[in-house]
Amino acid sequence: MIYQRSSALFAAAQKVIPGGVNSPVRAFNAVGGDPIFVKEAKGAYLYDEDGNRLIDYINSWGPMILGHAYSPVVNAVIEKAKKGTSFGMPTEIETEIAELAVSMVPNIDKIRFVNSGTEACMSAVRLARGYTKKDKIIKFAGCYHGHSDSFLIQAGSGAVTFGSPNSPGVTQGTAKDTLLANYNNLEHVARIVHSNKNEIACIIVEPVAGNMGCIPPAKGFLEGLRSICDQHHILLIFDEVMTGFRLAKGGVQELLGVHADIVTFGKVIGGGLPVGAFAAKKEIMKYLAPEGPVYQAGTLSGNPLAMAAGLAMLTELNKNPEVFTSLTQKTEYLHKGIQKALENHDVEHTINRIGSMISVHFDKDPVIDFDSAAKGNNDTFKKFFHGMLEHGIYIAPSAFESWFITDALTYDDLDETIAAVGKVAATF
Ligand code: KE4
Repeated sequence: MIYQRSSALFAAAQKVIPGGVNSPVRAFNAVGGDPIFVKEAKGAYLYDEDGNRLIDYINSWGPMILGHAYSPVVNAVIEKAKKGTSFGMPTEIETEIAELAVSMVPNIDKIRFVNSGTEACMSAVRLARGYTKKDKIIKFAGCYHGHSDSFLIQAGSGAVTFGSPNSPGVTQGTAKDTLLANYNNLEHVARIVHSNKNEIACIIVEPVAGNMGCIPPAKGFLEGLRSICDQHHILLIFDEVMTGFRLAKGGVQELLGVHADIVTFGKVIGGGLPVGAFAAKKEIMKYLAPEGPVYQAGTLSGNPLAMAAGLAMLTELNKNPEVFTSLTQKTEYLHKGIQKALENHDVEHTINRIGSMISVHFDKDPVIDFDSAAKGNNDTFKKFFHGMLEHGIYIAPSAFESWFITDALTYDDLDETIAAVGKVAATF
């Protein structure tokens, strides 16, 4: 595969955009080499600036669950754009998508639209703090909720569990209110709650983690968080930016039957346009401005163009729920094929999968949290990434990301991918 034009475009981009990209993971720093610049995409395929066709397993980090340039979404955007793209005034379509989302997702009465997953999670935490009148939050090492200051926190040194900034620009003042727990470790959460009695507003969690690779919750983990929150008047926030409208029509709350107090969304809900959202029962949402005192706002929040894309996407998923079964079956087929291909070449690995989220880890031990995900052999992952790219397969440019399956993939695409795994593994 030739990538000359992508490399030239990257050099030009670096002159005027920090790192040449508008979001760091795209720069390929975790795998090396220059990033691929995409010219266009359709269905399961990306077409890059050098004329290469790539089978896409990232799908814009989740939104393209039905494939790129999906006609019902594209047509809705085209038609809406002809009538204006944003007014900064209420429009009927915002109510239409809100009614549909509320009908699809269990345990929510009201939803507020914003412009990204970061905004959704940041606002959900502020709402939880305003509702409970408590300041501290618990998040999990390895879970990512966007780049709001309260989330850019790493585990404190030693046994201490209050956080410390993991980015310059985040203050100690902010970090002190974020407590770090280990994913899938209820005992750790209980210990932190006990040490911070009556100070914790919320626990925010990826109910299926996708930012350490894909890590499903251990049996009883989410139920345990629910119980801890009920006992200590803490709000449970499910960050479903990745899982919402992907793992089921009603997301993880439906799939695994555990209810959160606030749920955040992104990615699929916008059909590829910038949309995030957060939702809860009306008893909580009534605290949000202008109804209540917790302030939150956005010039382009709920703009008709983004709402048109999101409404078209949710409408398609709502009327064809069998797509979730198809996605799960394709992901299971891929899992079995990759596993066989790697086993045939004695490559140590473990594969995590749930619904249409999957990740390959080059370590023989189970990957259940950040520490075990970090044990994976990153050199092998880099070789795997570039080898797959050479065979026209685009997977996540980081071992700490999930793959996102699109229903536009055919079983021929899956067989081509599995065959590529075998060829790459043979070079290890
Ligand atoms: P955005 O602000 O990027 O729309 O959403 C932040 C976010 C919140 N919650 C979860 C669970 C997420 O996965 C994300 C964003 N996901 C990353 C992929 N790991 C987006 C890719 C990127 O940062 O460019």
